Amino acid sequence: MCAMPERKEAVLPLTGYDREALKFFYETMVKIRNFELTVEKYFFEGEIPGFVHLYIGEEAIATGVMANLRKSDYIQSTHRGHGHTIAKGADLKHMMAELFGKSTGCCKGKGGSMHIADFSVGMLGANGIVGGGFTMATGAALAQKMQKTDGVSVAFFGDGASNRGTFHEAANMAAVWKLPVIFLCENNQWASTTPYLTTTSVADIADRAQGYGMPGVIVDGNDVFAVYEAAKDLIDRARRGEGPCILECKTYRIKGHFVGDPEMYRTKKEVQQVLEETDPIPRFEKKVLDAGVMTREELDSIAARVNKELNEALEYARTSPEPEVSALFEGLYV
Ligand SMILES: Cc1ncc(C[n+]2csc(CCOP(=O)(O)OP(=O)(O)O)c2C)c(N)n1
Repeated sequence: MCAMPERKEAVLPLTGYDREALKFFYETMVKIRNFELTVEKYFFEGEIPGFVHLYIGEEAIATGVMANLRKSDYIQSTHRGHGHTIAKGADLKHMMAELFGKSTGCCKGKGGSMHIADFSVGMLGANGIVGGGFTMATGAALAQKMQKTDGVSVAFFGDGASNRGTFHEAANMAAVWKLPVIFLCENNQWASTTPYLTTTSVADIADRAQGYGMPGVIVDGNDVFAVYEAAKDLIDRARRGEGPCILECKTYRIKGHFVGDPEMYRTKKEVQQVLEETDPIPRFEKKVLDAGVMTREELDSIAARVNKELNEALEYARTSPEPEVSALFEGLYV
């Protein structure tokens, strides 16, 4: 059995980070946050069809993990997948067009929010089936092992999804075959309307790693530095052929389960308190400003650049054509 490592905090001094990494952290988190706020607005205005789940409050996780991945590595996402897709490097224009259901979207407007994918950056897909990604990521990791690359696959999942049978099947197979898969739990405390401790047998999802003889690490998912460092150790380990692991990132879902959720199951005060105390973006700003490794002007200019890119993506999506009816059956089979 694998010993449980200590809980991980960020240990590297901020001066140990190179500037490109710091810029990537801030730019990616702000890009995800503002993308999501834009999507929320246009969903309420009726321009985005379907069903949308926002990643607001969880930006540090996708960002800290993806900073360790190569374009050729794979990720498998969830129903809450915009942040993962952005951080993996997908083009914002094609993403936004996809959410608007336009023919210029990365899945030609046929996937939408919950089935967005971009194979060109190794993003194998969001998934409307909770727990649907575990086995796919494990299969991708098997391919990486058979092809003798040192690539890795990351399976993002929520605390609720860890109760699905697919999690246990995939974890066992990945451990037995020492596959390079990272089971990346985003424990945002809720599964729809259900607080996670009422449906989960362990206090920490990472505890479940012991049942499969793999390391299970817990990290503060709202601290991008802590996520980056914990993910780095585990991803490097998987690349060396030492097998799978669970990384559990503790976070909190700031918005409703879906856009339009009346949120009858929690108080506004609870959400406000979490936002004030742990929002990953102001936390990052405070840390880098206090440490003197970035200036307010640098942060503002990154945010301005992101907003320009987002406005262009929005314009592109809104002015792109709808898919033709004749394209309905295209791309269904490979
Ligand atoms: C197999 C399956 N069961 C139930 C649902 C309905 N459903 C959609 S999201 C969700 C909650 C998922 O919670 P969690 O895995 O913790 O992810 P989070 O929404 O918190 O990010 C449920 C029950 C579904 N889509 N698929």
